[in-house]
Amino acid sequence: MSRGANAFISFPDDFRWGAATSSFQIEGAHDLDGKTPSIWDVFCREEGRIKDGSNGDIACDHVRLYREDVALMASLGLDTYRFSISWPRVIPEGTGKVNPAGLDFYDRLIDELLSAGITPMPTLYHWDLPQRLGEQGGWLARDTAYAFADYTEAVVSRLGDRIQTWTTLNEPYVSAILGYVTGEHAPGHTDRASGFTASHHLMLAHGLAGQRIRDIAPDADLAIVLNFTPVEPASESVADVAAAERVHDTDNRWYVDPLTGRGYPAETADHFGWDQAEVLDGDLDIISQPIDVLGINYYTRQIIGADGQLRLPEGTPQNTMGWELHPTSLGRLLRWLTNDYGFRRLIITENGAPMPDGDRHDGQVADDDRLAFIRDHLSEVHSAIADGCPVEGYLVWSLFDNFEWAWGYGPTFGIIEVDYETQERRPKKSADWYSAAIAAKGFELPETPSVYRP
Ligand code: IFM
Repeated sequence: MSRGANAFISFPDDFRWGAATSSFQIEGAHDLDGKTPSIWDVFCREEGRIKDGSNGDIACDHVRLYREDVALMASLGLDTYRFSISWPRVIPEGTGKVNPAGLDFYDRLIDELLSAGITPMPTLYHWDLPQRLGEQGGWLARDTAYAFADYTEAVVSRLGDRIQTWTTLNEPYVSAILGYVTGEHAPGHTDRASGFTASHHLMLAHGLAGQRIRDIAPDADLAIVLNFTPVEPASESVADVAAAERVHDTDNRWYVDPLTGRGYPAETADHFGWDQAEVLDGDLDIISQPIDVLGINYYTRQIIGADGQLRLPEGTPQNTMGWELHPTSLGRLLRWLTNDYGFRRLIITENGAPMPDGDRHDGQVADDDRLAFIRDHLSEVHSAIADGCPVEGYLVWSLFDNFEWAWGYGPTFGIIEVDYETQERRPKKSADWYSAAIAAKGFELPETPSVYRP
């Protein structure tokens, strides 16, 4: 299939081009300046939790190397950097006393970014809950949502004068389901009912924190980042379609529906026997206060069979974590959120892929597969914008190779390679391509689409 000779696709002048990371995955400095353990520090030390037995003690040593890291971002031309703030660095006991030394790090990072012309986009919670709160029930305790609002107030009061967009949570689905139902993530619980409780408290935390942000920084934009995994039935059979709808409810609608005033998907709540006892009067109003921008994390789609399990067709192109590569589902997702929910501002807050990264050319990782992945997803974003989807920017996941949670340091998502022995950073071929696309505000489509494009 040919798309004609090397068409150049241009993005709007104000389109934001950036990259994303998170505190636990890159910062290191796990016990520096009063930081206490997060639930992830503890989880990593439990036998068998992390595939390679690693932890986040040093990771990319970013707390020490942040100046060089910002210089690298600037050299690529990034205009936006999404990072997260470590709650136990800022409030080591989870509640109560603020640790000024913890906030100082983010203060310096933000200043460094601004002086490099890069817009800082902080996320307040990317899974590293203070262990102290974990011991008091973590997200199963309603109090954690109120503690999150207090932590938000401390952070926004100190840093809010330089931040345009505050993001509350990253991927509440993952915190709740992988943390409390499948047990793959900290704190490692395996109980379906707990997943409903944790999900609700996370969404409540978003709402309560949102109220504080509105009070303290009324001119800032309020955002939340949700991960979406579009679902398709394995066949048109009634059983496959019903199972696919169920998965779509639990994985996608469970978060965006209450956020937009639709409440939790009722039929699926009934199906699982969730009586919504945790949902107190007024909670849904707090959760559904308007946000300004929705952050979208997109990696893959799911083809679901009657048993609710994934059916990956033979020969499906996948990344090194076994996730199908499927750019067109991103376009469909953007149209769904625009047309069915009426979002007026969207930003892709994460998109990327772990690839084998074995090939080198002149010492540089020649990651043509990652380059094609980013290009094909950006081209879906471009088509969606042309169809009226209000997508303001694209942030690649991730700036660096980093700690990929239960997978440890095996999967490489970075456009920049990190040598964990020396902490040397080396931009991969995809970083050079991305940098050129940013400079040109667009890129040439290859004549032949990538193999995985349907
Ligand atoms: O590494 C994670 C990130 O922390 C959250 N979104 C998905 C990424 C890849 O698994």
